[in-house]
This record gives sequence, structure tokens and C-alpha cells, in this order.
Amino acid sequence: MLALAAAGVGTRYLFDTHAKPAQADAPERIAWSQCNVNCGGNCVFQWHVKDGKITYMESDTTGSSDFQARACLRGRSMRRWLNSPDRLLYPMKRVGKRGEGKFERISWEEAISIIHDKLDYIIKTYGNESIFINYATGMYSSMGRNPSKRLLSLLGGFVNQGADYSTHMLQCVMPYMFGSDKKKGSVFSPYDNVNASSFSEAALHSDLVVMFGNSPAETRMGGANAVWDFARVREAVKARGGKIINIDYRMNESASGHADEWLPIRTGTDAALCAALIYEFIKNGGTDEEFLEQYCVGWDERTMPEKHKGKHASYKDYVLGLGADKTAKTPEWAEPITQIPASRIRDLARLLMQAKAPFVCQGWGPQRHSNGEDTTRAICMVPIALGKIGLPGTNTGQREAEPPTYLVGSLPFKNPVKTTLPVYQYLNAIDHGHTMTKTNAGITGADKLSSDIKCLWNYAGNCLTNQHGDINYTHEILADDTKCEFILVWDTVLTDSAKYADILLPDAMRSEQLNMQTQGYSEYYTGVTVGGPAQKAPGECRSSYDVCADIAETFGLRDKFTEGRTHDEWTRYLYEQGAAKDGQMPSWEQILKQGVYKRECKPAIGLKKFRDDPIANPLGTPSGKIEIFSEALDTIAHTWELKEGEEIHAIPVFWPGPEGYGCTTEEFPLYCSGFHHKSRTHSSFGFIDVLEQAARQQMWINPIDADKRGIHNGDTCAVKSPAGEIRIEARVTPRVIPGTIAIPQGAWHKADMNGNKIDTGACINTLTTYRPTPLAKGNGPSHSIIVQVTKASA
Ligand SMILES: Nc1nc2c(c(=O)[nH]1)N[C@H]1C(S)=C(S)[C@@H](COP(=O)(O)OP(=O)(O)OC[C@H]3O[C@@H](n4cnc5c(=O)[nH]c(N)nc54)[C@H](O)[C@@H]3O)O[C@H]1N2
Ligand SMILES: Nc1nc2c(c(=O)[nH]1)N[C@H]1C(S)=C(S)[C@@H](COP(=O)(O)OP(=O)(O)OC[C@H]3O[C@@H](n4cnc5c(=O)[nH]c(N)nc54)[C@H](O)[C@@H]3O)O[C@H]1N2
Ligand code: SF4
Ligand SMILES: [Mo]
Repeated sequence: MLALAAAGVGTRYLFDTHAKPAQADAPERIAWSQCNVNCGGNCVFQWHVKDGKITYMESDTTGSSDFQARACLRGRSMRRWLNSPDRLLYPMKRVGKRGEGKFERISWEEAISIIHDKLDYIIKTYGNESIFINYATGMYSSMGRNPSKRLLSLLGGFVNQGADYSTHMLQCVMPYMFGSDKKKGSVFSPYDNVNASSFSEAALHSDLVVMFGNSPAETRMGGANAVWDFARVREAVKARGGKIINIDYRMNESASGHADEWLPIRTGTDAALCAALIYEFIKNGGTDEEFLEQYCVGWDERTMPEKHKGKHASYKDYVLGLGADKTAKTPEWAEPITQIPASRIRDLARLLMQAKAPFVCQGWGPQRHSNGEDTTRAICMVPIALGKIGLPGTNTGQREAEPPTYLVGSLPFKNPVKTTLPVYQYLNAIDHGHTMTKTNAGITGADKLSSDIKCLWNYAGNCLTNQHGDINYTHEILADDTKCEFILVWDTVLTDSAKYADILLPDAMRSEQLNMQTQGYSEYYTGVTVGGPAQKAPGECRSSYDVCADIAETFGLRDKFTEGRTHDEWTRYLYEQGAAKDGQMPSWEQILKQGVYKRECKPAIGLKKFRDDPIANPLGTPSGKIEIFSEALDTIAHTWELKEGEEIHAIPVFWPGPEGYGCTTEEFPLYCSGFHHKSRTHSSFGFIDVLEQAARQQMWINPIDADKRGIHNGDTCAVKSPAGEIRIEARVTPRVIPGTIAIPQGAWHKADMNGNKIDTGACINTLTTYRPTPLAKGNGPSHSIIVQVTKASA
């Protein structure tokens, strides 16, 4: 039901009357707003407001029904969040130990004075490079996260966030393949339509869609989100006799109901499948040698960089078994690794070779593994080897494109500190930041960190613990208040991360303020929504902009912070700046009336310009070409200080990675992986009971693995990894590959941290090991986990 409604197919009208009173009186007014969580849909809310209180919600009803940013069930439950008895209402200070969640109400004055004193002390004692605004994505809005950044910038700055938890491994490694130097040519971004093609392009011209770990029906929900486009892709491609193939360790919601579309694979082994596919292409004359010679570096001996010739270090030599490992990457080689029969690998290779316009894409699940840097590039090798990129209906192997146009900006800030810390390293930087360098920890913008992190500023995020990894280990570091001396958390409910706050601030939610935001990941339209407040914020909740202005005042910086503008005046200013640049957007007065402005985006073909003319439009790589073999990576592999068991590769080989293929043991005989769940956006909405009832937090386990353990549907199970233990309900289903269990990420951690630490909330990050990946230093271990599962005693 949830997936259908969110897909906007057929049932879209069912939910519009949700919570509408029986005798529908004319609503007094409509307040526009938007869903600003990090799902990216940015769906539109029309709040019906009476006597200052929200009565019910309609979503987007404007324009063509094919083009409406309609909220999914999560967005439609927002009223329950806004009016929840669990809302944080007052500023609080910690009275128990860190992590215990014991707080005492204080006044705003006292909170601001404590924050002032702590910042003053930390900056004077340790310098601005001891302050980190950790990764936190709960609030996407023009005035969302930036007041904090603007304030801290004015105070001398803070260590910058490197990459993100979404695309960490991909974001770090892809520039070596597709370019990072703007002066030289086009550069890689995971979030645009230059490097990747849009689903609408696949709908127009593709005859085969191959998706690696990509489930728009779960991760791109909402009416005008990519799931809507994907529904059209399926219809169009099938209508022209083509196929959709979804390669995933579980039959995800995008493949369910279409059983022929699912190709099950063991997690973390996509690079082995890709090598075997390419082996078949080579053996059957399916590679486009002309393309590979003209557009690529490192495919074969001819195209290797001069210095590396004669060493059998090319990707083709790796595949044919002429490289260092002397192993040909045949389908028979890949079969036991991937769990895909060699005959099915051959079938898929044949399909790919026969397709006129194969659209190969990947979600971000495959790269969220301990070998993610290699996997994400290996997937791109499939269309590269076929020479099927930059052409109608094809894609570059990356995620389907997003529109590049952001119609309005956010509150500006200029951070004087240039040092950047890979976000997942925040905990190491608290523990031993002063030892972290460019070559042992991926620091950029400086050779090393000048200090340990002493102050964490966490606005709208649950990434201190719940969304980070290895919660038990993280607890040890955060609970020690001599390490990180001040933790500020600013949220709307008492999350697991909030339990570690020294000062915990409540926030007015976006529907309780004048709110504005441009589009998110919605692939085929861009837009902006402006409106609100719909109702008054509860308790003493205030806008974070106003609070930051008050903190600025204690440092004599109010005027510099505000530049004479209020929250609402900044919103208008940012809108008018955007409108002036854009030239097509309505006036401020008009947008306030209409609430939402949208326009369609044209289908895009990734790397089209480069394909059309690689000399005139080179990539921003050192060679201007696609670097299958990267000399820069080769240098890093030989010069960085790596820990035991870590490897960095110049070409995208299959490397299992820690807790990857082959790492199971007698004690931990199963693999465990995660996915983004439809009942939550990460941990957001995790406390809304109706959503939990609609899509429960369950461990997917194959009947083969369940039978061996006497586990039945609905049984409570213990899942134990080297890092921790959870309790979770079993869902025995053939929709997950044998040997691997699947756990939806984002459930709320719930454990007695002074006792047995068993997490009955079933947060996957209780099970993950904290071991940043070799190159990106990112959150690859998120889904490379080994476990044992047993039926829990009642
Ligand atoms: N193992 C594993 N871990 C993962 C992932 C995974 O796949 N597996 N996914 C990763 C990814 S891709 C991401 S992006 C991160 C996301 O991790 P987070 O950025 O922590 O995202 P959420 O869990 O949604 O937390 C957002 C927080 O913002 C709060 N919030 C919402 N609205 C407001 C507001 O108006 N004001 C304030 N102050 N707070 C608000 C919510 O209550 C919530 O606590 O998780 C990462 N963690
Ligand atoms: N409903 C919902 N939507 C969301 C979010 C959410 O929390 N909930 N989060 C949003 C955010 S911030 C982000 S970054 C995106 C995340 O988007 P993604 O990272 O693409 O989402 P995931 O569910 O982690 O992974 C996608 C698919 O990859 C599969 N997978 C995992 N490992 C492997 C592997 O090794 N190989 C293969 N072939 N498949 C694998 C998973 O089973 C899943 O079906 O989603 C966004 N949308
Ligand atoms: S959670 Fe995402 S898809 Fe659902 S309403 Fe919010 S923005 Fe839209
Ligand atoms: Mo994300």
C-alpha cells in the first residue's frame, strides 16, 4: 500500500482526504510548506488551517496531475510529528552522564550564555579547528542548516565536512575516473545531469535497463520523484520489447511484482560480476575497441600511460587473467563469489551486447560497502567497455541524473577554515585528531588536523550514533567528556544522538516558520515552494536563525550576522536573488499567493558533449579522458599509509574488503546488509507508530537460513556481529538471497548502555564496525557486516 501510494500510481487520490473532517467546512486559510527531510522529494504540503491550528493536509494539487510533487505516506504523517507529545519544547542541559538522556529544563538565556562560554573557551584554548559541524541532513531548507554555519564562520570558522554519508566512496573515487579539474574540462558530481542520463532519456530511447542496487520505489518516493519517471521507463522499455534487470541481494520494491526483473547477487560482489560480463564481451567481440582507444586510458596495453606500459596493469589484462593475480575473470570464476550461475552471467552479457541503447545505472547501495570505491567504478566499466555512453538512451553507469538547477540559494556563509575532514572520520578526530593527516586519514585543505575535535555542533541530525556506525564503540568515545568537551544537539525529538548533548535545543519545524526550498532529487522537474507558518511552534521552540542571532550578539556580532535582516526578510531576499538570476520565476508577492512554482526539465544524456567531441570537451582528468587506470590513484596506493588489510587500486578490480566476501567465520557465518526503508527517512519519522505499523522493522532472512535455525516468520531473533547485538522480528522470505540477511537502516537504537547494550530497537549501526574505507575514509562498513542469527529466547 505504502509503495503504491508513494509511487503515485493509481492510488494517488486515495489519500488526499486523509484526516479531513466529516462536514468539510471551508478552510479558513491554506499555508504552503514542504517536506524538508533528506529523502529529496521535497514534496509540497498545503496545510488547511483553522483557528491557528492545522486541521489536515492536502499535497500538491497544482498543474498537470502528471507533474505534482505529492507527498508519500511519511510526508502525510507530518501532522503527527508536528503535534507529537514527544516534541522537544524547551532548551535543556544535561544532568546525567553522556548517553543517559537525563536533562533539566533551562531558559533560553541560560542556554545561550552556556553556549557562549563553551565556544569562547574552546576557541581560545584549542582554536577553531577543534570545532566540527557533523554530518546532519534532517533539514533541507533555505534557512535550515546555514544559520549555524554562518554563526560559527563569524566566530573564526570550523572544520569542513568532506563528502557525505550518501555517496562517500563514490564521491571520492569517481573524480579519478571522470575528472575533477574544472579548468581542464567537465568534472564529476554525483548530483547533476552532466555525468549521468535521466530516466526520462531511458524512457525515450533505451531498450534495456540494468540497475545495480537501485530502488526508486523506496528511495525516490513521492509524486514528482524519480519513482514516477521509473514507472514510465518500465512501460516504455517493455513496450519496445526491452527488459528491466534489477541486480540486488534482495528483491527490492522496484522489482517486486516483476519477478523476472530480479537478478539476485551476494552483496559487495558487483565488481566480480562486472569483470565476468566484460570477460564475455571480450571473448565475443562485444567491446567497442575504437571507443576505448579514443576515449579511455588504461583499457589495454595500447591505452596505458607510458610509465605503466609492459606491466600487464590494464583492466583488460586483469579481466583476461594476464595481470598480477593470473586469474581469468570467467563467469565460472564469478559464480561462487556472486552466487549468480555462470549461465545467467552469460545471458546477461548477451543481452547487454545485443542492446542498441543499454541504460546501466547504480543506486548508492553498492558503494556503501567496505570495497565501495572499486565497486562503484566497476559498474561504470560495463557501459564503458561496450562504448555505450553519451548516446541516446544510454547511461554512464552512474545513478540516474538529477536536475542541475537550484532556483533559490541558502543563507550565505564564508568559513575561514579550509581544513576538511571526511565526515565519517568525525569520531577518530575526537579520539586522536591531532595524529590525522592527508595520507593516513584523508584530510584535505591542510596537511593535518591541528587539534582533536573538542566541540560538536549537531543541528538536525542523528549521525552522532544512530546513523553513524558502531554505536557501542561510538558510545565509549562520546561518553568520555574529557575528549569532546562540548556537544550541542538541536532537534525536535529526543533521538539517540540527542542523548549525548550537553545542551539540547528544541527547534521550530519548517511548517511553523516561513519556509522556502528549491527541488531535491526530483529528476524531471525543478521548483520552489514558499509559505508558512501554518501554526505556531509549540512550547518555547524558536527559529534557529533567531537563536543564532542571539548567540552572535553575545560576541558583539549580531549586526554582522543579520546584516539587518530578519529570518523572513532573508527568505525574501534569497528568493528575489534567485528570481533575478533565473528570469522566469514569479514575483515574491505572486509566489506567496501560489505557494509553489514548478517547471519541467529536459531529458539529459550523461557525458554527451564529451562523446560528441572529446577534444573540444575533455573531461577534467589529467588525460582529459575516462581514466580506467588512474595514475593518481596508483600514486596514492603507493604513498598513503594504509592499515593492515587495506588496499587502493588504480583499476576497478574485485576486492572483497573487510567483512566482505570470504570473511564469514564459524562464529559469524552470515553476511548482513542494509537498505533505506519506506517507513522512515533514515531515522526521521522513526517514532511515528502508524508508519511502523505500515512497514515494520524486520530482518529479511531466506527460508534456507531460517530453517537451519528453526526461525519462523514473526519470531524475535538475536543478530550478533563482532560489534554488537540487536533483537529483531524475522521476515522469512525468498526475496533475499541465501547466506545474507537484510536489515532496514534507520531504526531507533534502544539499549541499556550501562547494562547489556542489546539493542531492541534494531538499529543496523549497532552491528557495523567502525573502519573507514581505504581511500574515501567513508562509511563503507555500513553494509559490509558479518553476523550470526539465532532465535531469541522469549
Ligand atoms: N548503516 C547505515 N547507516 C547509514 C545509512 C545506511 O544506509 N546504512 N545511510 C546514511 C545516509 S545516506 C545518510 S544521508 C545519513 C542520514 O542521517 P541523518 O542526517 O542523521 O538523518 P536522519 O536520521 O533523518 O536525522 C535527521 C534528524 O533531523 C531532525 N529534524 C527534522 N526536522 C528538523 C527541524 O526542523 N529542526 C531540527 N533541528 N531537527 C530536525 C530529525 O528529528 C532527525 O533526528 O545516514 C547514514 N547512515
Ligand atoms: N524511503 C526512503 N527514501 C530515501 C531515504 C530513506 O531513508 N528512506 N534516504 C535518502 C537518502 S539520504 C539517500 S542517500 C538515498 C539512498 O539511496 P541508495 O543508497 O540507493 O539506497 P539503499 O537502499 O541504501 O541502496 C539501494 C539498493 O541497493 C541494494 N544493495 C545494497 N548493497 C548492495 C550491493 O552490494 N550490490 C547490489 N547490487 N545492491 C546492493 C539495497 O538492497 C537497495 O535495494 O535514498 C534517499 N531516499
Ligand atoms: S518523505 Fe520524501 S517522498 Fe515522502 S513526502 Fe517527504 S519528501 Fe516526499
Ligand atoms: Mo543520504
